[in-house]
Amino acid sequence: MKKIAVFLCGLMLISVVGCNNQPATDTNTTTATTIGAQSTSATQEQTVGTQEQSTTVADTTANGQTTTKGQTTTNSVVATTTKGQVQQPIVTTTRPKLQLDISGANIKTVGGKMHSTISGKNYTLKWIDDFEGTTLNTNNWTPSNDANYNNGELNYKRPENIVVKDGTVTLFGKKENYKGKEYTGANMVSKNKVEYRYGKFEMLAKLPYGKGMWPAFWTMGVEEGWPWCGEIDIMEMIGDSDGGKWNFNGDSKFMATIHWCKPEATWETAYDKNKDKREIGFGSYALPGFVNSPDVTGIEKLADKFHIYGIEWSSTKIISYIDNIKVGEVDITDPTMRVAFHQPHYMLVNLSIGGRWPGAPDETTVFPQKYIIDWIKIWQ
Ligand SMILES: [Ca+2]
Repeated sequence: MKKIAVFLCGLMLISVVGCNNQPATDTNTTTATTIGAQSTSATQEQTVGTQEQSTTVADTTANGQTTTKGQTTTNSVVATTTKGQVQQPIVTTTRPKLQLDISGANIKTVGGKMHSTISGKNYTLKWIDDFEGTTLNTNNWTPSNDANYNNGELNYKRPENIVVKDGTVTLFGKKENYKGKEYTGANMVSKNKVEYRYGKFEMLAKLPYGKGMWPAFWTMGVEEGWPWCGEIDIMEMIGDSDGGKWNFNGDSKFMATIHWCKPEATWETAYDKNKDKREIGFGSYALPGFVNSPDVTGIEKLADKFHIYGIEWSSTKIISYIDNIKVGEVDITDPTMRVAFHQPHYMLVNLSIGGRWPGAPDETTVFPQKYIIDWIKIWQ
């Protein structure tokens, strides 16, 4: 089921791209905040600060304008290369009003309380893995030991690529020949171990970067196979550029998506978007300073800092957020969702390499790559 799910997820996302369903931040000048959470040792509490940026980006546009991080650019402009060829439109994003703290970010005790400024709800911490010690807690997670051939991925998922140390778990992406694959990645799954219906699911993580990287944090329903079970992609990132097609500066943005099918779908109809398959991209976020252009580099990456990636999932909707910024939401009262998003879900955390969506790593990809997770929490 998992392999099928990942496979179809990838296919869906290709189709989304093919439909030019670009992230909202690609097409409009928007506001955003980056919270400067910092990596800490196991014994330290997370420091969640905020930063203003005013770094000038060397981003001279066709009409001679220079955009600066932190400024609002109200219109898209067209970039030219040194050859004078028209390229993709450049859109800059800016930071909104900053908040000085994220409620609950430092709470690591089950029973602790927090108030969400995003939904206005109060939550109690129900579960946490803070990744203490030196081994993965197998009461919470099962590491994968397989290759995802269905998805076209180029990696074998090795348990050895999951390393718990200094209060974090790191999922490594390596270039190494192993069991017929050119790369190795990692995957850990909480199925039959940690499963919740509704709540605030979140992680504090620092993502990998570069062409071919495909880190994700997602959930699937415990009953029935995919897509009947429902899938919530809390965070997926497609690393860097694909060489000039669409995913410029992919290291700076992530997407949130749900997948499901009508409960009465059959094997013949459940995987067909023209029949009973359903999916909604309900969140897409790019860091401030993001530029959708192959000609601009050096933009802040999600790999540069720890960020909180999460959802607030209730009986009526799912909200996507990063840090204290709402990214999007989707209504889940549609009768066709009565199975998929109204049953307990388990979590999956994986670093995949290659595959139909990100494509293969190239000469710019740095190895090894690290997907570092400080904690994962579930609040209700
Ligand atoms: Ca930790």
